[in-house]
Amino acid sequence: MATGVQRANQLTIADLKGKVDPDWCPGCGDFGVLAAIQKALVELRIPTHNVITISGIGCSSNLPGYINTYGMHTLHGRALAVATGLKLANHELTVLVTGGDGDGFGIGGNHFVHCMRRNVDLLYIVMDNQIYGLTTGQTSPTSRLGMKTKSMPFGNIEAPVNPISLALAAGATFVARGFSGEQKHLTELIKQGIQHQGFSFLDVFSPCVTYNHDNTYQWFRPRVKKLEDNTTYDPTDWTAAMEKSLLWGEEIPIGKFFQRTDLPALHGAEPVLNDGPLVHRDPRVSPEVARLFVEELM
Ligand SMILES: Cc1ncc(C[n+]2csc(CCOP(=O)(O)OP(=O)(O)O)c2C)c(N)n1
Ligand code: SF4
Ligand SMILES: [Mg+2]
Repeated sequence: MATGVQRANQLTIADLKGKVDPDWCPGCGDFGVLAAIQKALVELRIPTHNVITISGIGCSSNLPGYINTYGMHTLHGRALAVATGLKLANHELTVLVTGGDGDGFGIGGNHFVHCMRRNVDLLYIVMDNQIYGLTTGQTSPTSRLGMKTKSMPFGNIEAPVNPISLALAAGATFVARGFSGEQKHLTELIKQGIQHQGFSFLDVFSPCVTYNHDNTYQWFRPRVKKLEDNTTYDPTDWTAAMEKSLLWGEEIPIGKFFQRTDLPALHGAEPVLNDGPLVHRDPRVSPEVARLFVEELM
């Protein structure tokens, strides 16, 4: 452990650089998210061997390849399911899940809801560009009404998901929104999300400069307003958070909408895990226990 602590104290951004460079388009918002995650891990001094980054499929979901932590690039929409199993197998690890709006709110929407109600202890960062980037520009669950895309050339006819309201309604215990054009603020939210014990959801406006010409950096900049700048805003007030989550237009709030710390995370509520992570246990079952188990099933 001494080595781990020593190494963490000396951790630099260079240590967190992955073996391959990102192949994102120049200017893609995901660069800012990757940089903020690396900065947050350095500032929290979490040794890289204690972190795993898990993703689904998409431009954003390629992120685990670009960061030097353990990593799993899983199936489209299934990152949270894999992450839940992983956290229950070894709840001492810091689990980061990264992906896109299509991956998380479309095909992975069911896992998103159930992971939140279970309060699985992980940080879920969605790089929300309101489009399917990897598959070259189709409508996503967060594309605005009327938005013209390759799959809806006459304009989107489906009402978008509101990820913040959905997360609040599903019981997430930490709910926040960032903007990849606000690095310092985003890094702070990532740090808080990692430190929170329970499910942390962070939706990040991460512009797709190639396929979304509506929701650009220039579009977001004058609209995003930090909740932290409002000294009367109370992030423990769920109703106030829900009200703020509905704002979309000239003012779009970013920052920590909500946090509660009175609920146990899933692994803390599971008595089987009281004796420590499953990975450190002897997996063998004695013949006597096996016999009793089989008898019970007969
Ligand atoms: C089961 C399955 N269905 C569809 C696809 C095709 N597919 C890959 S990525 C993607 C959408 C990606 O969009 P998003 O999650 O928003 O990520 P982005 O590329 O925008 O970062 C789709 C539909 C797939 N890989 N697997
Ligand atoms: S297509 Fe869009 S989301 Fe994908 S790398 Fe390029 S800018 Fe980023
Ligand atoms: Mg997307």
